[in-house]
Amino acid sequence: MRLGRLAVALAALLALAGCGGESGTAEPVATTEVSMAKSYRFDPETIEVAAGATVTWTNDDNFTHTVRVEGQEDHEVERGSSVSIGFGDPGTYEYVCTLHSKDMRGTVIVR
Ligand SMILES: [Cu+2]
Repeated sequence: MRLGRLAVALAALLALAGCGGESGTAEPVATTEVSMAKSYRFDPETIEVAAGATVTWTNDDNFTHTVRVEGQEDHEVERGSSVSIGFGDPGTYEYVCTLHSKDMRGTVIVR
């Protein structure tokens, strides 16, 4: 009985972990293009680029968003517009939309 319950709990945990790609911490995607997708999302949330790459964020949502990489200035991106930011040095850069910082966060991993 107890073991059965444990197995069910474990299965539920594994199922939750399996859903990680759709929301929350995602596996890095090798791309320099990030969409500000409907609604209030960066897609993909975590990207991986080569040192010296320029990353472009395009606002495909119906609301104005921003991109602010930690330690850098804030870039406002109106719907239909985009912003490009260069990443020279390897490292992990967290960024946020300062208008919706609770929902819209992402990461650029520079190799
Ligand atoms: Cu936003």
